[in-house]
Amino acid sequence: MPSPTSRNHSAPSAFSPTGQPSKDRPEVAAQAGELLTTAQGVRLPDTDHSLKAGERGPSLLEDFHLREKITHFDHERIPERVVHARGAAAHGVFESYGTAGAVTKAGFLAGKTVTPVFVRFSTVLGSRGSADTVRETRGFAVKFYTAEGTFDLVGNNIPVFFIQDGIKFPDIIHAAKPHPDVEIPQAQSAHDTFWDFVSLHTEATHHTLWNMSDRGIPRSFRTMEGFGVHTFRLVNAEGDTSLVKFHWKPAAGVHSLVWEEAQIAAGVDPDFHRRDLADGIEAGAFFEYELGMQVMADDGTDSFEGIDLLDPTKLVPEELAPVQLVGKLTLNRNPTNYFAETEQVAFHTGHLVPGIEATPDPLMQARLFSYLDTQLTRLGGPNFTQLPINRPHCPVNDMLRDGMHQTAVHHGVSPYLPNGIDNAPRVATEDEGGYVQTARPIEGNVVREAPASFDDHFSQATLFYRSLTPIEQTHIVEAFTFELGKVFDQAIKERELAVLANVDGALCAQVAAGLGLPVPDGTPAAEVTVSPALSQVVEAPGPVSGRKIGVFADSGADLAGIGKLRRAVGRLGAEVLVIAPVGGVLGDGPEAVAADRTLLTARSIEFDALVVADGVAPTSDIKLVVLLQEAFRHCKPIGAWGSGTAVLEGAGIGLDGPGVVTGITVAKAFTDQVVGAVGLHRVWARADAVMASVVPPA
Ligand code: HDE
Repeated sequence: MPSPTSRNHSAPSAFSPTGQPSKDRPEVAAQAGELLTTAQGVRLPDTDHSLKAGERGPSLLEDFHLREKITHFDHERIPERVVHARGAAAHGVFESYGTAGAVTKAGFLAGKTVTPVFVRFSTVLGSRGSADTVRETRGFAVKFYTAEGTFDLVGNNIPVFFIQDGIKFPDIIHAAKPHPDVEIPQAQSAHDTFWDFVSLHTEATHHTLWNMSDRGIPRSFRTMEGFGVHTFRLVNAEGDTSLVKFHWKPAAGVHSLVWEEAQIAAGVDPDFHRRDLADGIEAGAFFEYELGMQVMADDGTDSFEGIDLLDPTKLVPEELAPVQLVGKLTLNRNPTNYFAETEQVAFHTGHLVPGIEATPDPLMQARLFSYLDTQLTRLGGPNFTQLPINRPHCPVNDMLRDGMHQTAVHHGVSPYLPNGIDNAPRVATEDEGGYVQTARPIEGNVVREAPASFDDHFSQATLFYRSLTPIEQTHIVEAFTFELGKVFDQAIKERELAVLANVDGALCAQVAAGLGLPVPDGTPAAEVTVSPALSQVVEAPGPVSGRKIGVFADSGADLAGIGKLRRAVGRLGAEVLVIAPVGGVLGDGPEAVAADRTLLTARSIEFDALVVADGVAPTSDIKLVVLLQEAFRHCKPIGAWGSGTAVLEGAGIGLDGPGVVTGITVAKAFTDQVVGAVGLHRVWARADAVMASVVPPA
């Protein structure tokens, strides 16, 4: 075994941060032995009765088991994250394509390597127990356990941010969190203080538009893009630097919920996204993304095509700087223990590896301070790096000592450098993998100011809005009208309308009409070059992996047909869930199917499409009508084969409309059509007819 002082960058996770040997999966070994014991290992004969003076008590102070069990329970919680408290995570691997070596020397990107990762998705505002499907920004934080140290890419599902300078982070978060007097509303932006802030603080406009767009209500973590937001400086083996923006491109495409669906899900299944992640991985429908980079010249201007790369409220359109794919992320293992892993994982924007450097983006600079600082409170001291989920998977010899919750027993008497006594580590040269920041000149006066380029708060909001399709624009109008409709203070609504007037006249006019307020004047950018890559509406069917197709059936239904459909979509990674009037098994023999849901436990939000099987008995159960109607109204594909079509008609769904798939049997043509419709995600052609719109007719 190598000594703790040796540096072997290719070693797997044989070392803890303290140089002590560790196991690959230490979490599994947390408890040992077959018998229940106290924390001191004393075997226990009874854990159901406290020690009492007589069977009717009182309990005795000498009951060390009772006191230990209750005391430990009393301290089971740690402070939830001040932001991003609600999260779900998974383990996985990142496989680099070996194509990034021209821009970075980071080994996990430059070569063809496989790196273990842990990824935590989150919402920003809600508490730990809040609903998943609220309108919000999503966190997309990736911990790469590379052979050269841990790299954290702590990003979001939106490529821009509310503020340009980190000093304003407490302000935006205080404004967006529940009102401090009665702590309402939970995980929502539809309230006065949020809109008060963003209407006064117009650099938030671009991010706010993304929040009000479909991006604010993703269908699944698997259908979300991710963004590093800031510009990073990458350095290659020759020392050449580039400016880079990171992107995660989901293999399943970019898709969202519709607003009513998101609201229903928040009540019916607050764990909607978390469940989808865990179930998908459990079923082998792994979550996949490709890592991409937009590479821009590091020519000293920190800008590209007139876009200030240090302004985190700006994106770089993909049409100007294509996203070059450099590797693939696969999430393939659920956590073993939520607390030990998902709750205790500690991300930090300062966890960088040689080849990847920070830039002076003033938002990034504040983050470089904040993430380390926040872990001290959240995880109770400076040794959080020793927790299994936070341990680097490479040798660590940090000379850090003592502190709360120190788990290592360090050897030697001289934890300092230079050192002539112990076999102490020596500093690494750059050739040995030492992290050396690229030398770059910095000069200027000490000021509290922002560059003039940071003054443009609207042009990219206009770019985003005008790059979307009409249905996506309608959703933005509806979201603004809904959220501002929840605001009490008239002045705030008027001020936000004045903001929108500088984004797009038609957008502003429609929201104003919905609010019943006059349309203010504004000066939106006259012409922007749109970026079609910002739209998420697809014209050709995409993959259906992880999607759920509900099939309504009863004991008289064509069970063989259900089996065929299940096999056909199963081959593509999608799942059939049978919805029956009551629970139990339908039919018998080889074709028997178990009811996965009943009309009482099924709600349309769970399914990407609904299909009615041939042979079901006529029913007047209103729950079935509501189920079908709701999915129909949310523009989901609807289908039926054989006599199942009569059930659709009974629910008021015409068979000739867009996105209604019918067949006589479950033949290939039928399953192909169902899969194709699910691959298109929604039947937007139906939207005008069925979606309750807050947008008054033009
Ligand atoms: Fe964070 N952010 N943030 N943030 N952030 C935290 O760190 C902070 C920002 C993001 O799953 C905290 O460990 C400041 C941008 C994610 O554990 C805290 C500023 C982006 C997560 C913190 C920002 C993010 C966090 C809370 C402005 C997208 C969840 C707990 C300067 C690029 C990570 C913690 C996880 C978490 C501070 C802005 C993403 C308090 C001061 C921009 C995904 O340190």
